[in-house]
Amino acid sequence: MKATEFLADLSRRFPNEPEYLQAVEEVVTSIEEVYNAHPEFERYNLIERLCIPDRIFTFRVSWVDDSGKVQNNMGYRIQHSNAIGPYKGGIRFHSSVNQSILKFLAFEQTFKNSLTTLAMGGAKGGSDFSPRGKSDMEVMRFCQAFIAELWRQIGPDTDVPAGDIGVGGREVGYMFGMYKKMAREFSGTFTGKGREFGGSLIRPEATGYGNVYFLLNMLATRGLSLEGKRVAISGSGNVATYTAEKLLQLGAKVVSMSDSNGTIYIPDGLTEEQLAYIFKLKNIYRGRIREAAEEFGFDYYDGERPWLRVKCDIAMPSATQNEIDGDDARALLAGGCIAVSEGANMPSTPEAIKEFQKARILYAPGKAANAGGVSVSGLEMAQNSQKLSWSAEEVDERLRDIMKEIHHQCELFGREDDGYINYVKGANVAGFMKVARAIMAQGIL
Ligand code: NDP
Ligand code: 2IT
Repeated sequence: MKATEFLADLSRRFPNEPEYLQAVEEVVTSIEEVYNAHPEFERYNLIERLCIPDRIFTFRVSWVDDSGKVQNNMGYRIQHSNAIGPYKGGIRFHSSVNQSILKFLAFEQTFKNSLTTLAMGGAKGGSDFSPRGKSDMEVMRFCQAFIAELWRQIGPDTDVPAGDIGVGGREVGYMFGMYKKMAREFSGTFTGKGREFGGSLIRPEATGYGNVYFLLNMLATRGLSLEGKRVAISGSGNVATYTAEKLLQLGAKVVSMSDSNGTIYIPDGLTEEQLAYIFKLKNIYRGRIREAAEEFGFDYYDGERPWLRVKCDIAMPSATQNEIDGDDARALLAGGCIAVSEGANMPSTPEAIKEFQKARILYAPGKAANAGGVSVSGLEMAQNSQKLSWSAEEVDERLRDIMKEIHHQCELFGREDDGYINYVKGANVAGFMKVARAIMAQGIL
């Protein structure tokens, strides 16, 4: 395989899918060498079978808003690969959702899930419906209409959705309820469920906690600790808030959080009480981060992301894709940033990644650093199959072990001649080899 030729061909076939092409390019260029070391891969055209999703469901979702008006949104589920386990991946509800974004997320999920050591394939779904500003009943009606269409394609051993942007415990609960009714079964078909009906302890915390555990492993390779480090976080949703919680527990300073309207800057670091306020503000009152600035007198940068102005030792982007561009990366490096650990999926542009790697700082891509969320989803599936639930301590312990193992795999496959760990290469090669062997073993499907 020549990566450049394959990518040119893919761009010709999917010209309107920039995020998908971006994600594929990153993986394909970093696995080219190992791919070519296995001539059997090329003989069976493995690369196309790995990069093009197994199937895509696209549908209209019609629902009635509180004023009685009929609304129509698009719904999608991308089943990318079930080579190593049932399709598995989150559902995103956000006005920006389109096929390209979900294809990139399903592709990334396949490699991420392979790294977790658990048996999960890759998938992603969602809608251009935005829960922001909607009443609970509107959200419920939308979720029911979405599942009235999707339920046939999912199941505990077929495809297991979970949350992502705009989809948290409330949305998963409504979708699970509708699935249960349509399918006439009570099963583990969703993860991230309420703990009363099969949800795992620590699943809400898992992505943020897991990212901090991964960061600790990275820092340890340079003999560094978290104590007193200034950490800039973007976002103020599920991943961002639990990242902040674990950082505070471990003695780091959280100097920023954000939402799609702006950034708060807290040079001395957030207190636990202030974080509890933000958690309530975002999850219960569904307010804006600006309100935290008003409440506590923080600096507020309207319409800005954290990276250009906030000084930090460590950056943990936890909002959305392509939120750190080349200029942001250069500003972070100039401000003394020594590590970037991605809570979001693909938050750094290719130019930003190049800057981080050129500067030889610790840089972990989302598919490694944020894999804790889907890992605990995998543990939720295991508990549901056993009809048992494990203690928070047990799940947290397993999460730490999994993040350590993912770090180990990145080190094994990503260490370069000068000793630098290229976590992008390590994660891609390790994730790829497992899926590739499984695809080869199962024949042409
Ligand atoms: P939430 O919906 O809980 O929070 C998302 C946060 O990011 C909000 O603060 C939101 O601001 C902000 N945000 C979303 N889109 C944009 C945008 N286009 N521009 C600026 N800010 C934006 O989602 P999660 O915390 O679950 O997800 C955050 C990231 O983490 C995503 O990339 C997701 O794919 C990834 N991820 C999530 C996992 C999970 O388990 N939930 C697992 C692994 C990765 P606002 O409130 O203004 O919309
Ligand atoms: O991007 C992700 O890994 C998630 N949104 C979590 C997926 C899951 O199935 O828990």
